[in-house]
Amino acid sequence: MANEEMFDKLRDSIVNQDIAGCVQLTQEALSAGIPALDIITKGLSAGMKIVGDKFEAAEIFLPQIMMSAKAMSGAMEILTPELEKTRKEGEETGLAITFVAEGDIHDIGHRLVSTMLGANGFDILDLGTDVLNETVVEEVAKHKGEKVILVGSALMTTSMLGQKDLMDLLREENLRDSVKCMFGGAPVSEGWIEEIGADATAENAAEAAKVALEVMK
Ligand code: HCB
Repeated sequence: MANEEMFDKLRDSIVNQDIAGCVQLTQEALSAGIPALDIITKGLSAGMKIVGDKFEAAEIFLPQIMMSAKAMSGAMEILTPELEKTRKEGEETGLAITFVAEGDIHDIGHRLVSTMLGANGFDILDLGTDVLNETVVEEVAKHKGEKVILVGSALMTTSMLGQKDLMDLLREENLRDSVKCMFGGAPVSEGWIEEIGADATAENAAEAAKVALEVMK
């Protein structure tokens, strides 16, 4: 099967909530030598984008998204170890504190970004989903003096607003200069990053790793 055809099938397995099929196709794609990152970006994530659009247009509802997410998570269980294999050891990249904003449980992109940062030499402190800003600030304080980057995700316009509060809290606690701050997720834009005084954003997990390495130089 040509790669393009495989990507279409992977995409469709997400859109059609075909959990078993998605896992099987992912395995087939890996066996065919397609890189894990391509399987994610050109196949699975493309499917998730369609699912989001269909949800917005009220063509599908929450139970269907949950099944699509389950299919993607199943595929990620196979792909994550592959991504981790590329880990570059021995580089002084620093600590990445990764988390999803308060009120937000969307964790697929967050886990992917955390994996890619780990594969690029960062030590990862994953605080998980629905994380209070106070918890993030506590962790930054604990690691003051080290090379640290905050990597926050928000998938909803509502939870994204908490990123501004986090930046304010870091300034109030005199911790802003102790960390680099990168935020991402669908609603996050360059304009927003500038408005809240953060350092960077990235479109996807591969770019997040590149950007993080760049801002930590
Ligand atoms: Co959910 N949901 N959802 N959802 N959901 C979205 C996010 C909407 C955009 C769908 C829509 O309306 N079009 C929408 C938010 C609208 C808005 O605020 N503007 C929405 C909504 C409204 C909701 C609920 C409120 C629905 C409800 O209950 N009525 C509810 C919220 C629950 C909550 O968080 N409190 C909800 C629930 C769910 C689930 C549980 C069914 C499921 C999540 C399962 C899970 O994560 N374990 C879900 C899903 C899957 C989605 C969509 C369809 C896909 C998200 C996804 O996983 N994408 C999403 C639609 C969309 O985003 N287009 C929809 C795939 C990953 C790989 O991409 O964008 O997450 P990503 O991450 C990328 C990228 O952003 C970047 O790199 C990642 C990897 O390439 N990145 C960073 C991410 N973080 C970064 C950090 C950095 O520093 C740098 C880059």
